[in-house]
Order: sequence, then structure tokens, then C-alpha cells
Amino acid sequence: MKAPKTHNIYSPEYECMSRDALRELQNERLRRVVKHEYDNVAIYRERMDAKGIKPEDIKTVDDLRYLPFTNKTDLRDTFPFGLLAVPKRDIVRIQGSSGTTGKPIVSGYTENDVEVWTEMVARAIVAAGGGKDDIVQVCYGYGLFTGGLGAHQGATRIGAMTVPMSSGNTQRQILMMKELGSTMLCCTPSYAIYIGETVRDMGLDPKKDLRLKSGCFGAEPWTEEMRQRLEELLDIDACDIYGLTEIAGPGVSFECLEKKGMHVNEDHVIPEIIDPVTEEPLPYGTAGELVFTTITKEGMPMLRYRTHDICVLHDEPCACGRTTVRMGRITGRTDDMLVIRGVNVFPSQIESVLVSVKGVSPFYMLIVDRVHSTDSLEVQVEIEENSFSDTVSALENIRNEISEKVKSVVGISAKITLVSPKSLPRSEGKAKRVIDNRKL
Ligand code: DLL
Repeated sequence: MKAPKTHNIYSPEYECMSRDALRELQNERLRRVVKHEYDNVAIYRERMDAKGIKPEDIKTVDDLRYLPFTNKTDLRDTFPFGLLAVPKRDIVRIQGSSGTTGKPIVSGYTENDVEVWTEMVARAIVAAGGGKDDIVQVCYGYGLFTGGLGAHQGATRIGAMTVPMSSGNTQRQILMMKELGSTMLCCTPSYAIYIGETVRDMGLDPKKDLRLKSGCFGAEPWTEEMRQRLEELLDIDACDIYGLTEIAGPGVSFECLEKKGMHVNEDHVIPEIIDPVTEEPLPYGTAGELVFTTITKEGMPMLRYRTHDICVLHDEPCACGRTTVRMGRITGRTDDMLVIRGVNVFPSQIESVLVSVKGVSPFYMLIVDRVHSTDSLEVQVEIEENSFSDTVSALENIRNEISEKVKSVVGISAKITLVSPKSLPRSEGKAKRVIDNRKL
């Protein structure tokens, strides 16, 4: 059962604002947040002083380029409370992210920050077709990770019946989904595919046995092909949702049912795209590193936070009526780029190859190694159940096709290993797709 393609909008007064009025609002909020940071956070004051900038110099969004950047290392170096812009007693929530290396990073939220974040997720769920009559099953992990509580707050805010399942225990998830008649699902796209496969394994037919119509899926990169597979497996509309702990958790941007890019909540955050090397701002339509400035956050606001996520921004009007700028899919991260034999390799490039080959599933693992000073790349990919019994030569053809495509798209040769269906580890949260033995 798919959601009817009606475009309900939670906060039309902001989401459909004229661009001029929005710019005015952003200018005013930017001036306020820059002063707040300068007055209350030592790092920002020192960095602005070093560049000879005073808060009064930042008058409009066009002046953003004069502000210093904030990096994940700044959060680590000042962990846990060094970037707080309010007294600790005004913080009502800590959320965090484990990151891939080193110390976790945390962000502190005031009551108003939680309120703003809740509204951003409410907008996302409504954009995916949600409303008061929905039963929203939240299978993002609850805890420091922002996925569970974020989706929970947003779903509760729109008055939906919220089911706080958290991640894991997949068969039980599906039984609850069936018995309660859940209509929406919120989890990572890889976990949603796993749920979809398990639904089939349990002999259930999503069209007859489930009442799901749509969902908000994010927290990890995914592709159009994965969307198609997920939509088929569960018979739903699958919308992308993006966010990060440092800015607000899920809901920083989200897709509407047009599914043509994620609307940025521009009344709360200002997005920029920069060249990651020169750090110069790039125009809309050009791929680069996404940078956010929060303009309503009180607890731990961020000026020009470098996300390391790579995408494109565009401002073509959307059929849904929202006037906000949209983000294309995240196509990679500047820091999870693998350099193999001198070639820059993004896991998303390999994924795009795999999903274009018939007979293999989107579950894969990249294993990078170094033997006698030479880097090697192995791509392990699951073959689909119905290709499993294919003849040896049919499987050999699949392997050759992947091998040739990887070589032509990525520019290096890789060892391709076809593994049996469902043999790679499944994740209930963010999928892990790279094992780099060179770093061990
Ligand atoms: O992943 C927040 C979130 C929860 C977003 C639930 C969406 C749904 P962090 O754990 O801090 O926060 O990780 C943030 O995850 O910089 C991206 O690299 C990646 N990411 C998040 N959403 C998407 C997405 C949450 N839709 C980091 N597509 C970000 C691709 C995403 N990558």
C-alpha cells in the first residue's frame, strides 16, 4: 500500500516562504548566532579575532565566507563541553555519535534545540506522507544515536501512534508491524532491506499481510537502486532523510514524495558547498563538501561546520510547493575515501557498479589490504537466491562483468568474490562496508 502522492506540509509558513523573505530571516538569525558564539565560545572568539572579524562584520548570508570553519576535530579537542554556548545547566539533552575513530563526539541541546529538532523531523515524516492516523514504527537505535529519539519525537509531534521498537530482533519487529498494522517505518535503508528480506523469508506478503505505505530512511549512504529494491520488497514509498548529531540529528533535510532531493530546513540551517581542498564556496549544481551553519541552535551552535559529506545543492522549484533548497544524495565522504594504489576510491562508486549487475544483491564488503607494499582490493558481494543455483559459467560471467565494470568506473582492478546469499553480516544500524586491514 503506497502513500497517495498528496503533498502535506507541516510548516508551510517556513517551508514555502518566498526566497526573499527566507533570506531576510536567515540574515537576522545569522547575525544573532554569530554574536552568541563570539560572546560565549572561546574558540570562535579567538578564531574570529585572529582573522580580524567582529560579529558586526557579518551582516548577511553573503558574509558567511569570512567566518572560520568548524571541524569534527574541534568537537573532539574540546570534548565534551568546550563548545557549549550556554551554561551547562541549560542543557537538557546530550546526543552523540561514535564516529569511526577515537573519542565519541557529543552535542548538547537546550529545551528549545530539542523543540526545533522535533519540528524538523515532524516536517520530514509529514513530507513522507505521515499524519495523525499513522502508526510509525521506529527501528533506528535509541540512545546517544540521534536516529531513535529523533524519529520518535517527530512522530509523536504529528500525533501519530509511535512504536519505539529500536533496532534489532527483526522477526519480532515484523510480528509487531503485522499485528499493529504499522503504516510507516523509520530505520536505516540497509536495515529496511534486511527487514524486507526477512518478511519474505517468513512467508509473508507485504501487500496482504502488512499495512506499510512509506518510511524515512537515512543515517547512511544509499542509492536509487537500493530505493527501488526496498520499495519493491516492502511495497512502500521510501524517502531519504539526512542529518548529523553536530547539527541536529535526522531532519536537517528530507525528501518529499517527489523523491527528487532532500529539502533543507533552511530556516534553521544554512547549507554551503565548498571545494574541500581550496575551501572556496562553490555554486549550486556543483558537487563538493557540504557545510552547515546552524542559525537557531542555542546549546552548541555550529558556524560553517564541515560535514565531509559530498553532494550537490540545487534550487529548482519542487512540485510539492516547498521553496527550500534541495540536497542530492550523499555520494561519498571526503574522509572515507579510500586511496588504493594511488587511486581515490569511494565505496559508493563500487556500490553503483554492483547494483547495475543482474543476479547480485546490494550487500557487499570491500576488503583492502597491503601485501609487500602493494595495495589490494577485494569486493565480496552476495549473489541473489535465484542466481545461486546458476551454472558455474553463469556465475563466472557475473564475476567478469563486475570485474570489468569496477575497472572502468573506479580505475583499478579488484578481486571479485561472489559469496552465498545472506552470508555477509547484516547491520541493524549503519551498515559497515569497508574493512581496511592497512590501518590495523
Ligand atoms: O546519522 C543522524 C540520522 C539519523 C540521519 C537517522 C538520518 C536518519 P550521525 O550518527 O552523527 O547522525 O551521522 C552523521 O551520517 O555526516 C553522513 O555521513 C551520514 N548520513 C546521515 N544521513 C544520511 C543520508 C545521523 N540520508 C553522518 N545519506 C552524516 C547518506 C547520511 N549519509
